[in-house]
Amino acid sequence: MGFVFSKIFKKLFGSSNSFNIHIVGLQNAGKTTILYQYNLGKVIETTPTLGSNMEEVNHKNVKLKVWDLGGQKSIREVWDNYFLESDAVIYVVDSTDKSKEDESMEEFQKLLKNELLKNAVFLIFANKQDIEGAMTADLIAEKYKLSDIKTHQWHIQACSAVKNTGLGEGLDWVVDKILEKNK
Ligand code: G3D
Repeated sequence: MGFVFSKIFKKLFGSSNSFNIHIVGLQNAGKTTILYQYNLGKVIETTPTLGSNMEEVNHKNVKLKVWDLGGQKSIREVWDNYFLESDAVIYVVDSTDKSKEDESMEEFQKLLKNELLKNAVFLIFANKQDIEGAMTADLIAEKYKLSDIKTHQWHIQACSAVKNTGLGEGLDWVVDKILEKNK
């Protein structure tokens, strides 16, 4: 994965722009595990006012910001400041957690409607595919009504953060779309 990611960064590094990718989703969806698999687990900057809800990693021209959504509604307004200039949202779904399905779908819809994210492309990771009984990416696409999205480019990718499957493919899609948009 480190190799895949460094190849991707090389692609991005050729550009004079800096890019912001937000990894978001409910707590426990697998965001931190994904970040570690991308070999960027060393969190070099945190935002104390937001506590553990946000981690930021700067790597060459790419800023990766990792967010927990849900359960922290009181500070939600503050988050908007950090969504400024987002190039891509990676939305992580725990494909095994049916109890938080509605909350996750609600948060996803809010992100789609967020003015600050109007130029962002959306990658949805259907994570935890290694667990038996996990919802498939197709089923999640149907539940989240992805085919109704007309405002953003989107893509859903089945993955397992612990087994390290699907993560490279997903990020490849994100990078290609960002580069296309910034040609
Ligand atoms: P978060 O950053 O979105 O809050 P984490 O989520 O990355 O901290 O992951 C939450 C828990 O889910 C962790 O387990 C982690 O190991 C597990 N997890 C993440 N991705 C996967 C996956 O693809 N498959 C499986 N089986 N587990 C996954 P713990 O036990 O440490 O809380």
